Amino acid sequence: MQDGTGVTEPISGAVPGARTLRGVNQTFIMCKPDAVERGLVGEIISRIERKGFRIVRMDLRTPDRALAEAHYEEHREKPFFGELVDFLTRGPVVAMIVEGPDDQTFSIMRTLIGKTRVEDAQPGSIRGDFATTTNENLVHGSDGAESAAREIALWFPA
Ligand code: RTP
Ligand code: MG
Repeated sequence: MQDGTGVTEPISGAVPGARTLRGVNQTFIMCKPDAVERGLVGEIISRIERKGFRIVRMDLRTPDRALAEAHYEEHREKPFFGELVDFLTRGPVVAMIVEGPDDQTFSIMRTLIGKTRVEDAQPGSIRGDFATTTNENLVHGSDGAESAAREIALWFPA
């Protein structure tokens, strides 16, 4: 419950481990190495803020292979896994915890980011406006509450 200090209470029944607060969801967002290399971090953060989301943690760092592999664990068996890990570890990324409204945080953020395949990413989305390949598509966003909890714990261990 809001008490005027901005402090909120956890919702009972939330996904175990999720830092889900009443009326607020936290998601893990990352500007990938291509975004840092191309000087698009400001543009991406600006879009997130203008949408009305709030950045609550931010860190510029170069992930090692163990972190990148753990982050993309679900893709371990895919043919593009090695290339994906090479890409993520080639330079600094900007890792963030971002807060948005209740249930819609993940879907709104994924719309803001744009579709995975470059040919599907709509103009107006970050990928649609700035990416020309599927492999180097500038931004990562958690695809739901469970992945957000896992990724936040991985990148920002308490
Ligand atoms: P991300 O996890 O980075 O936010 O991207 P996403 O959810 O939109 O897409 P996901 O399916 O999780 O795939 C992770 C990243 O792998 C690359 N990818 N390549 N060659 C391919 O068919 C293929 N499919 C996916 C993309 O760079 C994607 O962002
Ligand atoms: Mg994904």
